[in-house]
Amino acid sequence: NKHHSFVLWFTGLSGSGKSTVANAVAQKLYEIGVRNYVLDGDNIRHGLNKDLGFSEEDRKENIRRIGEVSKLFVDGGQVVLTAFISPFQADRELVRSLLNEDEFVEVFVKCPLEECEKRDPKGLYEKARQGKIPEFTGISSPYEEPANPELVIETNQHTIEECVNQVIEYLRNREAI
Ligand code: GGZ
Repeated sequence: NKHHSFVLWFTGLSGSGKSTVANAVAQKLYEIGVRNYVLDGDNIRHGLNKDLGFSEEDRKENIRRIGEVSKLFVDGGQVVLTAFISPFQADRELVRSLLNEDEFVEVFVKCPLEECEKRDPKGLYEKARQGKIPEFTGISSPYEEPANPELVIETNQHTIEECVNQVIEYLRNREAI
């Protein structure tokens, strides 16, 4: 399969479904012969970025480094999927500016805060409400919605499978895959 290398940049609140959708898209891409790699908190925040926390400065540096790593993947001919909150528009724009226009696909994983808080898979929202986690996105730290994302997927309106298909469909229409 001939295809471009590009970054699929998922952004959204904690619990919005970024990792779930990214990993499911990755699986589907793999099945159709598109080699890819998923960057997420597990392989980045526990390794390369373990010196960083969740202050505005640290999040900015987190995203900058992830952007640079993503660029290396693209230079190496790979498709990379990233699943980070990436709450600041300016930081996402910086990553976009590192890449060519057709190499950055911003996917807004849209889900109301109330729904993310209801899901609370790791109990983090509850802790944040109790004041036990400072600067928690959506509670005590801002999330800036993307102004012009390539794609918006609404995880409280569609199943994961439908969301995955929307992403694949978009990539096919763009002839990225
Ligand atoms: C937001 C936090 C925080 C704070 C820990 N704010 O649901 P999760 O657990 O698995 O995903 C969240 C993850 C966010 O890390 P990112 O690297 O994606 O954030 S950013 O892009 O803003 O740099 C959450 C956990 O880390 N977590 N403390 N204060 N999320």
